[in-house]
Amino acid sequence: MSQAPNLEELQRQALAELAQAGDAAALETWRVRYLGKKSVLIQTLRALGGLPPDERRAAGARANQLKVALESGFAERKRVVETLALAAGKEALDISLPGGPVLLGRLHPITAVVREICGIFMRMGFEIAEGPDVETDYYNFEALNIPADHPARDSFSTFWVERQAGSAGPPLLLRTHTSPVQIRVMEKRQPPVRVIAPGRVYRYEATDATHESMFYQIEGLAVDRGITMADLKGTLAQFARLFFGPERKTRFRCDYFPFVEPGMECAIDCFACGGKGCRMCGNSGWLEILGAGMVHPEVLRRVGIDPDVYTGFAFGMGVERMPILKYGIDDIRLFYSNDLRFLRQF
Ligand code: FA5
Repeated sequence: MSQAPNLEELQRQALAELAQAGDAAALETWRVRYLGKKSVLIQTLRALGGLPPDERRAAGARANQLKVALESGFAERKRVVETLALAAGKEALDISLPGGPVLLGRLHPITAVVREICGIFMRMGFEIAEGPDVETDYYNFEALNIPADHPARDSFSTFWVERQAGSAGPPLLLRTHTSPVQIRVMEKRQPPVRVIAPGRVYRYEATDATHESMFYQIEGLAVDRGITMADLKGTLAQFARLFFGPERKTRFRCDYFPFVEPGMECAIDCFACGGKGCRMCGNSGWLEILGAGMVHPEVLRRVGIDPDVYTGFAFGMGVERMPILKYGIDDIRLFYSNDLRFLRQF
C-alpha cells in the first residue's frame, strides 16, 4: 500500500517553488505540477473515496485546504508576474484579441412609454406636473368631490398609511390615482393651465392579468376661458392617432367620475380586427383607453377658480394598458416581475 502524502510538506514546497516562478511559462509548469490532473493534490482528492468514512472527513478537509491555498497563491503570483511584465514593458496581454461584449442598459418599457406619451402631450403645449405618492385624504378624495361616505370610494380600494405614534395630522394614504395632482396644480396657479402628470398609483386589489396593486397613470388637465368638450375630444383623438397609429378612430361614451361633469370613457377602434370584433376587444370592436370629462364646477370653486369664467377638461389613463394594447401583451404582471427575457424585447 502506498503511503499517504504529507500535505503540509507538499504545501510548503509548492509555495516555495511558486515564489520563484518569474514568467508565464514557469507559472504554467508550476500549475501543471501542483494543480494539474496528474498532480499529487488531485490524486489525493481522487483517492479520498477509498478511505474509511471516519478518516475520509479529516483527510478531505485537509486536502481542500491545500487546494484553496495553492489556487489562491497561484492567482496572486500570476497577478504579480503580469504586473511586473507590464512594468518591464513586456506585453502580458494580447491586445489584438477582440474585447468582451459590453452589456448595454435600457429603459424599462413603462419608463419608455411614459416618456413617449408625455412627449406627445408636451408637443401639444402641456407641461409636466408632479405630486407625492403619499397623499392626504383631502387631495385624493375630498377635494375631488368624493367625501367620506361617497360610494365611489369603494372603487378606489385604498392602502392607508399609519402615522408615526404621536404625530398628528390629516389621514394619509398611498394615492389611488393621479387626479390629486389636478388639485395641487390648480391651488398654486390661476388659468390658463395645461399640465400632464405621470406617476405611480396604488390600489389594495388582488393582482391578476389586468390588475396590479402598483401601476402608473398619466393625468391630463386643461383649464382656461372657453374650453369645451370639443377641445377634450380633439386632444384625445390626436393622442390616439399619434400613439396607436394615424388611422385610429376614437369613441366617447358617458361614464361617471365624481370630479367631472359630464364624465366619459374614451375608446379606440380595435386595431386587431379593425372594429369587426375579436378576442382582443371582447367582440365589441372597441378598446377602452381612459376616463375623462369636464372638470366639475364644484372642484374649480374649491380651489378658488370661478366656474362661471373658466372651464376645463381632465383625463386619466392607466399607462400599462397602452403597451398592453399596442404590443398585444397578455399579462400586466410581466412588467414588474423583472424577467430580462421579457424586458429586453423593448
Ligand atoms: C381613475 O383613476 C380616474 N382618476 C381617471 C380620470 C381622471 C377620470 C380624470 C376623469 C378625469 P379609473 O379607476 O377608471 O379612473 O382608472 C383609470 C385607469 O387606470 C383604468 O382605465 C385602467 O387602465 C387603470 N387601472 C385601474 N385599476 C388598475 C389596476 N389595478 N391595475 C392596472 N391598471 C389599473
